[in-house]
Amino acid sequence: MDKQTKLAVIGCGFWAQYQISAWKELHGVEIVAVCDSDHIKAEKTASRHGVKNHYADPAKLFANETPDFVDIISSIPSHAPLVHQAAAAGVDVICQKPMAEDFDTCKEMVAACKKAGVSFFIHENFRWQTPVRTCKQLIDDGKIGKPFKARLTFCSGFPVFDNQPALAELDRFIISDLGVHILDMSRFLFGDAAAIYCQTQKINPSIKGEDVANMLLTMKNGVNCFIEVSYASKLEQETFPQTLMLIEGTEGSIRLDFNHTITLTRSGQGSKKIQADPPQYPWADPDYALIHSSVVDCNRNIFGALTGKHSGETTADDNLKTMELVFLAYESAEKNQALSTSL
Ligand code: 89V
Repeated sequence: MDKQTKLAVIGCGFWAQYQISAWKELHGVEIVAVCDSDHIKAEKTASRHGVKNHYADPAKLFANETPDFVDIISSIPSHAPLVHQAAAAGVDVICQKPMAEDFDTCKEMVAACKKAGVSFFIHENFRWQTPVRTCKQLIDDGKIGKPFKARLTFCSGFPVFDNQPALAELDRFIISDLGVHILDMSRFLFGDAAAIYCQTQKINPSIKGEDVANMLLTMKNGVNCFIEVSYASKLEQETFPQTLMLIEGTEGSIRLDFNHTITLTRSGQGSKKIQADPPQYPWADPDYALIHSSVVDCNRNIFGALTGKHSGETTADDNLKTMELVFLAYESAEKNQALSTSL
């Protein structure tokens, strides 16, 4: 048998079940243990996924197991202590987005991993969605000339709190949970941002944080990118969990519509349709299938990087630039002023 790379998963909630299923799609990964402070969740997850060992205490996991890497899929406040623990144990680490609740904590996590000599990746999957990759390829192939303006839209009324009730308790909700994905996607498509202006709203009275955000980014290459995210939208067509886009360039445009249909328009050449459906996996929740398939590709990219096959896209170092945009977005909304990035 080929040598297996040993993975331990920390956090056994709703999202972890799919992330574990996605790991099982990859050859060469063996999940040796799972861990959750709720030991029943850990035990059930181990038995559901055929994992030999389960723990309630990450310290015991690090003492008893010798994983090659850990995947942290737990609550946001637990990310930093767990990443520090993995670094101290000398274990490469992947952490779920958003990295942490404030920028200093993010920077400390990155520094601790560097100091310990361990690799640190963020599980940021939206940029791995099939239609997003297709749009990026069209831009890179020069099909629309030089992009100058874009609109990325994720406006939904999907009852996201039913499966993820903790999201309703976040003081900072939509930018930190969802906006982070779209901000990262904008960086993937157009490169880094120079400045951001943001306004937020709280429409749903039964949650703590904001559920609407409108963000205008000036990218370093001059693209103006408008990002709108909402979980308060009651629209004719529910589009969860899809990001719709319009990207305009000097020679044409790319429009990503509902159900992964891309319209590529080129000056003088008319328009053509491209269907960019994601791969289907039997374990995926149909409501989240687009995201769940991107989890496989995100994991594959990070695993390849961890095993020296190629460089990884979503390094924590790179993700600091996405996180800076998250925190600047909140600050911009509070001050009602555009703010510049430092990274
Ligand atoms: O992928 C996520 O971060 C999820 C969702 C898109 C459902 O908000 O929390």
